[in-house]
Amino acid sequence: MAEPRPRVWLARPLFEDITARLDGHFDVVRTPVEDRYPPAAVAGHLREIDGALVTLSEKIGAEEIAGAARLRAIANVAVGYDNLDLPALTAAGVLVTNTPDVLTETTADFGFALLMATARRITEAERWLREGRWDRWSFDRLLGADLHGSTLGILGMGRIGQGIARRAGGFDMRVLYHNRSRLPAETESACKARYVGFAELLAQADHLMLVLPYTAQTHHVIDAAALAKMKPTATLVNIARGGIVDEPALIDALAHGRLAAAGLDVYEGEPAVRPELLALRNVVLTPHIASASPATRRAMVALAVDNLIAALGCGPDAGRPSAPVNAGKMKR
Ligand code: 8YV
Repeated sequence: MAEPRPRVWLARPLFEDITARLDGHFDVVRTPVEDRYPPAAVAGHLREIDGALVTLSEKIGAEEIAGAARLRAIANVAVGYDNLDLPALTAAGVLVTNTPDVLTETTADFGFALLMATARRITEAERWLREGRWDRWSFDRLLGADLHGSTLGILGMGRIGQGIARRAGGFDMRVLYHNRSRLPAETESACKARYVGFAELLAQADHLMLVLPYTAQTHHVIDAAALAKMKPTATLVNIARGGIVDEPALIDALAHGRLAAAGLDVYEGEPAVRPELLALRNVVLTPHIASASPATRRAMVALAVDNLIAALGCGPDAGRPSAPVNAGKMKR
């Protein structure tokens, strides 16, 4: 008798023409409509499953995999994987993969767009115009911060941070960065970026871009103390994860003129956004769309599909997914 095919769970509807490739190897449990899952529902979906293709909305840890004896692989459709409890999954022998590289340029483009919108007050100006308040032209209305000639601070200098730095060169910005580890000299010179300590980055930046992964160590690295070190004229842009910023501290700084403006694509409790943020004039708020171009979202799904096929021992790269996160750390 033929071996039963592995079963995989597709946590949301994602580009049917790409995910159809899974059917060549697996019995696929599809999700016809987009949904938000409470932990018990995720646990239920993972129960009789060998692998899963999930997004950042699906939080998976010890509780969710307690009854998932067959689970061997999770392909996250994102470069960040803070939705997954890596130690718990690694201990349970679940191989986790992510989608690096394919989203770097699109995300860096968006970071720059959010920086420009924030510094030059574009959405605030548009709101003001739409409200019918433009009765005469004024010389000093809606003045914003220049990008050219200013100092851009980049916190987290991975692939996306480097993409932002390359773009900043075209705007004649001086680029400083801080990272867990300093980059090789040739990468620094290709990005025209100078390494500085965290405190210096905060103090020197006219614009500060957050592009670092969210971990226990980076939780609230931008807190009241860090914000107090920044220039009151500075802008802050977060395209990484909401939990990196202490939101009440940020709101306080923005409301009291200790920080000029913020551009946020990510939030601590997303999709919930604090009402205090919504009420502020000097913030640009977008709903976690930094990687949202059709080509990039398709490339992310395609990579996640390839990862899942390989992680479950099928296809040309059987056993060798191209983007493993915890390979080699497995306890069983
Ligand atoms: C995705 C992201 O849109 O890749 C990431 O880490 O934050 C975004 O590119 C999102 O995570 C999709 O799951």
